[in-house]
Amino acid sequence: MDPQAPLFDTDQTCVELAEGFFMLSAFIDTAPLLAQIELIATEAMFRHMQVGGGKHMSVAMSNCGPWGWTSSSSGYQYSHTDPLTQRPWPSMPPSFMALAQAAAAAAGFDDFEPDACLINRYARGAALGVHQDRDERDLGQPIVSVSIGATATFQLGGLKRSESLRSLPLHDGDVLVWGGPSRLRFHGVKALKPTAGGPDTRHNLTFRKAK
Ligand code: MD3
Ligand code: FE
Repeated sequence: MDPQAPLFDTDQTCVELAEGFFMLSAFIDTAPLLAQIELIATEAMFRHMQVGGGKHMSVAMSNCGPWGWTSSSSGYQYSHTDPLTQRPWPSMPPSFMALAQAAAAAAGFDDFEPDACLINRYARGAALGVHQDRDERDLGQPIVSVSIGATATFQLGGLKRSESLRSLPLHDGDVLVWGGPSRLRFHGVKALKPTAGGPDTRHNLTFRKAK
């Protein structure tokens, strides 16, 4: 890649698809992000966290940053340490922080200071059930998500679980910002179906202000 090329494609448009929900298509070259994820996973391995009823999520997760999201038989929480190692989560790479802040700023959130980055890994068939993200202290802060690798079908709901879901493909390099009333929308990801010749795995970063 051209070393003089800008880090982010700042010319490209930030589209508001619903109140507080912004899409920045093909915002970032994901190859360097994937290299960072691989490094993080050497310290804090991907694992299938336990959810209610002794089940495990099909999505594998890790974290970086001061706080990491965890799920166990006793519920969801943010913790400073990886329960597998008792060590602090790997630090958030400066390039991750810069990306999250640039995306938030493009959507009009100027002072986003994420202190948690949840890293999801989807293999073929992995899915994320429809949920709300409400474990963070200040729901006035947005969430920034970054899609890497295989295309997934995202499901966007409303503020009530009963509302119908809209499908939206998420492509490699797409960055989404969720603020305002969209911060509490229900959402999920359908079972991953990698396409022939494309990447067989998807990663997703979600930057959050947890505390
Ligand atoms: C809408 N991740 O980690 S990213 C999650 O692709 C999560 O791995 C999905 O849902 C994934 O919690 C979806 C898009 C996304 C992320 C956070 C949101 C949409 C959101 C928070 C509020 C509303
Ligand atoms: Fe979510």
